[in-house]
Amino acid sequence: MTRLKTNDIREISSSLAEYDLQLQTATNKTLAGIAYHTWGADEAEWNSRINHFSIHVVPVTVGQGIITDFSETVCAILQFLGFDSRVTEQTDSSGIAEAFEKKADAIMMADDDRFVGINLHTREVVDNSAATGRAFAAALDLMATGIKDKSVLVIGCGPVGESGAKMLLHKGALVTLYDCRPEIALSLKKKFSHSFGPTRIQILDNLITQCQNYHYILEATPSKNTIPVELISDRLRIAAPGVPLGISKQNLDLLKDRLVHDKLELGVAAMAVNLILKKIPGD
Ligand code: PYL
Repeated sequence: MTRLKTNDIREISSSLAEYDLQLQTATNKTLAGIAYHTWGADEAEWNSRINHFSIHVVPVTVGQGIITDFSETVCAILQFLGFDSRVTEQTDSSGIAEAFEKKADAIMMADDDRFVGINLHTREVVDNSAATGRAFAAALDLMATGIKDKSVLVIGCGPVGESGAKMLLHKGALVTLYDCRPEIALSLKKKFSHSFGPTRIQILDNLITQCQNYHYILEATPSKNTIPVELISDRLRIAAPGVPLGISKQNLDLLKDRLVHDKLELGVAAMAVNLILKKIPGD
């Protein structure tokens, strides 16, 4: 997993309204709408509850330590969605205790290995990598006005790509897997074949020579420039949770609103919606 830098996230808080409009142009849904679509939930049913659901973000100093603005940016995304969110005054264990003492409904926190949300009523855990892959697959489904029976190329078969590919298969897409480590792609195909059958999952051997046939791509790699210019066409739609973005500046200009990419927003929104969907005992 690529560790974010403050420079990656510095502009997020002040650009949320603008990004929301960009998402509406690309997918016909808002950041919240895509997050609900991620879990197949009815936005109208749940949105009224968001204001009364508190999520406390706990800074974590372990390992490589605090990323300046990380907790504040997560909190800003949650507040933009309407959640009652704050960053705890304390860090680490003290921050967790503070969240419980202040009766938070959920917490979010990240060390160097995992960024998680935890519902403090149900004990349910939602993982950022899994939620992010699913959310970007949901965005691609919306960009395609239904991905069912369409061919999708998933570039990158790590935790985010795996989660996205699984969501796409659930949505009825024909999924082709590519990873620079062929054994990883093959292992994922075998894993998925048990649940989805072997016919809807293919392996791409060569990204440059074989990628022209795809009009829908989920780019989930930590590499730059994974999308060759030959691939760019008027029909191409890309959802790119990969950090850093695998698309050159030149290609970005060509793609315009046929690309959905961010470094935190969609993943955090999907995590938060997942947390509120987990029933509160007696709910
Ligand atoms: C959650 C992001 C998405 C991509 N990479 C992940 C990352 O950078 N993880 C490390 C997060 C560390 C946060 C630090 C803090 O400020 O609390 N422990």
